Amino acid sequence: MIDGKKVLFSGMQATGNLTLGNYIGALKNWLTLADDYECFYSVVDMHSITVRQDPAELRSRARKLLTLYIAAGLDPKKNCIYYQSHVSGHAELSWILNCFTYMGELNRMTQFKDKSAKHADNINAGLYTYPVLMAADILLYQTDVVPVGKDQLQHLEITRDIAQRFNAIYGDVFTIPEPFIGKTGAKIMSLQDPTKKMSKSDENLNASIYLMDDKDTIIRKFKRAVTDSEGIIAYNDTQAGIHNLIDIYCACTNKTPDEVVKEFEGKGYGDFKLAVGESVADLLTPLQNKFFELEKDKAYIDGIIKENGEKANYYATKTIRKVQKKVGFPERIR
Ligand code: ATP
Ligand code: LTN
Repeated sequence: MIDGKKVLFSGMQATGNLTLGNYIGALKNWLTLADDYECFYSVVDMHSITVRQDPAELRSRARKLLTLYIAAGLDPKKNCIYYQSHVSGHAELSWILNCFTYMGELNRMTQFKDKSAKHADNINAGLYTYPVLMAADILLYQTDVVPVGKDQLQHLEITRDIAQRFNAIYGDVFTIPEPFIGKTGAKIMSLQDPTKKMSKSDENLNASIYLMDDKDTIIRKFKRAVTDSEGIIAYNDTQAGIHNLIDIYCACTNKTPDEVVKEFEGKGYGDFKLAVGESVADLLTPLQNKFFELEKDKAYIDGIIKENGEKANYYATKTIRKVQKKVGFPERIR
């Protein structure tokens, strides 16, 4: 609790251009929850270097991501929007938690298996202990709730296990966090292969809608989206492509799948795809305009980075000192 409010923490990696999946699965929920919690939204740049990055590009992407959080509607005066690498507590706590995490647990992580298959030439220890750094992110702020997409549930589970293990030894040190998964759009699928999740690292540019895509590009990508030959707009598991388009449309218009099926009764896929494309463009255009405006105001963004970095450090240090004391590190002499 901070000032009587429960704490929310979430983050995204600055590894690529954000997709509609990131927006619907995560950012959109951040916006709806922001008023009810004391929120920390981090650009998790330390997680990004688990795969090789070009330094200049990482720096520029991290700044863009931070700006995008604000452009999407998160008020940086109320929400602590900051860079993970500016708060040393993340690394400090991560080390301690590494000593309370079993290799057997890390071996089971599906993201590690996927990423090591993808980057077979660089299966580094950071990629392996990625979930421990993520646990540190969350536990550092005594977080109550973590809004994420479904793919992150396994990481939330291990975070809870580590926290419970630590608390069982040292008493009530960490708040046990709960995941928050949105009702619709918890997993937005690729437009080219609706059995695969939409991902920023997909090489096929037509598979993902990027938050910075212009309207024509968005409409074109939806026109090309892979569907089926049923010819009926219905919400079921056998029509994965249409199911995904309905999820996207619902998330953009706040309609329910039933309402959407009724709205498009008797209509063809072409009409439906156009409507989905337009609803996405309507959602993204204001965000893009705000982003371009904010990007120009260097001093404003710099101010946010400094102020919020200090705020995050203040709360992080509180937890770090407590944890260091619990595990038996010598007291600092003042
Ligand atoms: P990468 O493809 O590079 O692994 P990613 O697109 O999965 O990246 P992350 O930075 O790992 O993106 O995820 C940021 C947030 O977006 C997480 O909360 C994640 O659960 C959510 N998310 C990512 N992809 C989707 C998706 N297709 N549908 C719903 N939520 C998603
Ligand atoms: N692993 C997450 C990003 C992430 C995160 C976090 C999300 C790092 N630390 C803490 C929520 C809370 C991902 O989205 N791939």
